[in-house]
Amino acid sequence: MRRAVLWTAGAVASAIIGVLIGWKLEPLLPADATCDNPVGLSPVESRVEIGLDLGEYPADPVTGTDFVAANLVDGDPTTAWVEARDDRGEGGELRFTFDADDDGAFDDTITPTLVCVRNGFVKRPDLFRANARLSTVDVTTGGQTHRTTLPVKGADRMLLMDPLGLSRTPTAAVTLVIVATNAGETASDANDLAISDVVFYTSGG
Ligand SMILES: [Ca+2]
Ligand SMILES: [Ca+2]
Ligand SMILES: [Ca+2]
Repeated sequence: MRRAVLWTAGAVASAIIGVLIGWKLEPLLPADATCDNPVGLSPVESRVEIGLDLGEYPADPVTGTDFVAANLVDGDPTTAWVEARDDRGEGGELRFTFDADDDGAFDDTITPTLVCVRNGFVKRPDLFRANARLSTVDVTTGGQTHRTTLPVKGADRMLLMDPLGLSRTPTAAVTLVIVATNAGETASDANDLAISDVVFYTSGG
């Protein structure tokens, strides 16, 4: 009897520890949190460095508008990163690393609970329609990869953010691999993949 009680207590303790570890490794998403209403979540405030093998489309010589990767993490819907390949960047990679302690080294671990993308060039409806958008993307965090196919949206809904599936584990990098894209509608820009923002949220705060 005593042994059974001890075993039960041990099982209960194991279950509690398991839940705690599970919570630690894979924090639950607040039930109501979405990209457009991230209630209960905090945006990652760290400075972000972006490594990419897709290039940056040259700045417009007339307007001076640039298309650098930093536009992905400036929180400004009117700025976008545009790749510089002849195709639409399929197979290319965006790798985000974080300087949470602000010591200048982008080597800190974050635990993302929600990663949201503002897909396409959302500055204006004509630019949104003209340029290519993400279709399918693989997100790797903590060595685990999740694939997301984004909804196809009209320009009337272009400002809404889309969540990317991910493993909510502590990670030193969030890597996006572009698996598939949708072409734009204007011949001159149809092969230029544009992403306006990527936003990282954590449940800490
Ligand atoms: Ca932006
Ligand atoms: Ca650091
Ligand atoms: Ca291109």
